[in-house]
Amino acid sequence: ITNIFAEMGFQVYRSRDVETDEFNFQLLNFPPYHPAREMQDSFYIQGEYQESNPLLLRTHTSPGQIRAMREFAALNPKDPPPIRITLPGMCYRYEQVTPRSEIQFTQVEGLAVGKNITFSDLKGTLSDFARRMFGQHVDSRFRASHFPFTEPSAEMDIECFVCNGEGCSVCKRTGWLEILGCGMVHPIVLHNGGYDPDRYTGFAFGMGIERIAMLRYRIEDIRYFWANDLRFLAQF
Ligand code: 2NM
Repeated sequence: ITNIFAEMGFQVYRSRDVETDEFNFQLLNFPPYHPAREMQDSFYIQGEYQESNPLLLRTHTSPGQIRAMREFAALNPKDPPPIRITLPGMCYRYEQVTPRSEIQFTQVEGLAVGKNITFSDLKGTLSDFARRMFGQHVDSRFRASHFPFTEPSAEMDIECFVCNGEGCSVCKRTGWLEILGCGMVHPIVLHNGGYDPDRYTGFAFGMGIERIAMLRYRIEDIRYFWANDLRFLAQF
């Protein structure tokens, strides 16, 4: 995935797994009482920290986007350079382990910031990604969605590669598979990253890659990824 985006000019940016509430939630425009912040949903770390800014394991790679934006903006604060990056990495959510959800999973996010970046750039970049990833004939569609850090927000589906859009058990008879979330970076988030939202715009996207591997290789249970069963690992 990072190779496909590298061909379109996106550099890989790596960031820390242990984050602060400030970077994981506050700077990304999550409201103070957003459900993701509950003790039952995130792994908080005991120890020395401020009451208002606890340490936790990142629940998504987005806090790295803020760190990246600030790092790029610092290069030239009056006229920050454009950004094109992908952020791969482990994320952690304190939730019930089931065949469909794990407490530890891998996300790949991406971010493009610059002058005059539009939703058309988002659609063009991500539908081209889908064709490079799943096959040149593969169609994609965008459905309206909601995330705190983007406005407007969308989810991208691709034509089901199992049945070619005819409808099957993998796509639950819809002909489409949801593969990522995306949107135009919220002005508050651009501002928090050191980019003036009156002069810059950007798009961002994120995908859970175990989910995509499960669709592609027909893996029935997400728990196989961390079970270390050689009969599973040897297949890849
Ligand atoms: C997603 C979906 C939509 C996202 C936004 C940002 C940031 F920080 F730049 F605003 N990073 N990632 C994003 C947007 C992630 O994952 C499903």
